[in-house]
Amino acid sequence: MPETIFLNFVDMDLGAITKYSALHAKPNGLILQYGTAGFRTKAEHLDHVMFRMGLLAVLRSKQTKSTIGVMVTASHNPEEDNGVKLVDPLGEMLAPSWEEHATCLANAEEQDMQRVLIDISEKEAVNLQQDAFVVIGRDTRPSSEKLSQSVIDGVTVLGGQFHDYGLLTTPQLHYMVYCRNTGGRYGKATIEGYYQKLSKAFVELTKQASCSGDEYRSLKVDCANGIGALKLREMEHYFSQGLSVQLFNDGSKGKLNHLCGADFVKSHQKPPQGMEIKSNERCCSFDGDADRIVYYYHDADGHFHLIDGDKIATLISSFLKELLVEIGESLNIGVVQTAYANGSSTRYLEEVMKVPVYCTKTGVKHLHHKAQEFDIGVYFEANGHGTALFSTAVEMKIKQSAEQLEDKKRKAAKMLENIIDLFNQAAGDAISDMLVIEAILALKGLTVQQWDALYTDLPNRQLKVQVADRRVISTTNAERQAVTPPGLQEAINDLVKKYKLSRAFVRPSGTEDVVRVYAEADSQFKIGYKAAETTHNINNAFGPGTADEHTVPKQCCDGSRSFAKETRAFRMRSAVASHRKLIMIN
Ligand code: NG1
Ligand code: ZN
Repeated sequence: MPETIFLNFVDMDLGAITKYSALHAKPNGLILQYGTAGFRTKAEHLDHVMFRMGLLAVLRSKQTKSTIGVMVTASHNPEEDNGVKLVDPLGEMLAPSWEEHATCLANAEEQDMQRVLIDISEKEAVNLQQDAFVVIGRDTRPSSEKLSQSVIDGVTVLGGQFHDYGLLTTPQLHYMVYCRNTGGRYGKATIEGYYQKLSKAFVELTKQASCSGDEYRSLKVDCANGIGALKLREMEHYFSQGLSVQLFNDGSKGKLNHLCGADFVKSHQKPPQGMEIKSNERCCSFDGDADRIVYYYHDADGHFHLIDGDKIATLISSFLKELLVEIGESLNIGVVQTAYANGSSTRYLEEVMKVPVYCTKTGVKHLHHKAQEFDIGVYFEANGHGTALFSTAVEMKIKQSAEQLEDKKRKAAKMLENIIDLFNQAAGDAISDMLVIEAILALKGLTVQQWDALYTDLPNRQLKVQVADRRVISTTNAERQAVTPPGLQEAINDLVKKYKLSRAFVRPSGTEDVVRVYAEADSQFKIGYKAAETTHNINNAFGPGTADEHTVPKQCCDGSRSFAKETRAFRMRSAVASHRKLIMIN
């Protein structure tokens, strides 16, 4: 052990840690993993995890000599659940090696806590004499307040200082961390600072919109009965001259994420409960912690149309590209998607918009990382989580152009400058994305139907399958191909060959104990057939078994033959049989 570090342990009050840890005792036998979105499980199992994440945030803060964030939320998951994730210095997700430390620390038995803390400090060469500062935010779940208090206990017992922001959306907490670690250059690290920065940019932009008819200026927002409602209500008067929002599922009566919110709307392809929609009215839904957004409308025939993250990315990247052409700048712009992006969106971006598209593994940290490689990187998951990133050089160049160029070019540069300010570059943000989208639609004079008509989504289906051990499936090529179990990918290949424009893949979820199956093709009938057959292949790959229990959707969104009928055509075989389920989620 290096001497400096050894001496440092004097600065860690191991006795106090043991004493306080016992007050946040770990339930026996509970093993949790720091997944794509941190720890998530039933709230009653999380007290010790919160305390320990407080400890870990202090170590990470000392190591990076920066402010670290801790967010208490379980996003789109049920109200009874909760979760926690750490936010790194530039507002990004926690570094992978620290995810492992988080898992180790959360699962340590009481008597091993000191050793694990010392191990982490040693491995990461943490100077324990360094000051630490942690900022904390939480969503509106009934369990969140007490759990965030446990985080604070962990921070204080290790001698860290903290600021508790109380109720915040997840992206607002990311924003605060980013502001604090960039000396205020990105913005003021207060809720007021966030509202002012975004609203100023939005109002500037919409002032320039020529179409100012009411239809462009009002929007129905389903807030998933979550934190988004509180924050949007606080914020709306800042931007009311540019947009009027009508809030639904604002938490005054319904349950968080229950029959509403972005995840519900995307998964069920139908509007949330509690929202009256007239034809062609523009509507959107946030998820429970307001880091995802999807749009939708009913057409004149009453058909529901979903506008997901892929179409949001298309609108945004097309607009940014047009502005660059207008300004006369040839900056490199790229769009980052995951395997879940609809094939039509990828084709449209590449072939019509001539924008390069890249695919990464699921999970925003992968998309965010890839997007940082471009002058302008736009990333979105199909489920509506995403943002745009601008390199520092681009930001400076655009600022200069906005001052120096003449007339039309200057106007375009000014617009881009405001759009840059309107994005939350720390994380995907439903409020910020909503304002970006509303500004673009107003500036381009586009209706929601015209936006939707940019391209037509290929019919697609997403299923979840419960298996005994989802780690049996491993993947490569940004999760688009299965490496194990043997034979699975070959079976999928044979299947996909049979249908036009078709694609299918399976991957283990990073947030739930399930395997996800995705399939798309040029017609709804084939899709149902193919998704079910892909699932059938999983079953075969796991070995021979008995017919399986499964649930299927009650309706098929385009009115074609029901998926249920197609699915019933298959007798599910399984080796891990008794508790495996196929659940239709799309
Ligand atoms: P998993 O469970 O790994 O599929 C899900 C979402 C991700 C991301 C994370 C974090 C899908 C198919 N997957 O990941 O996009 O949002 O949760 O919340 O939507
Ligand atoms: Zn979320």
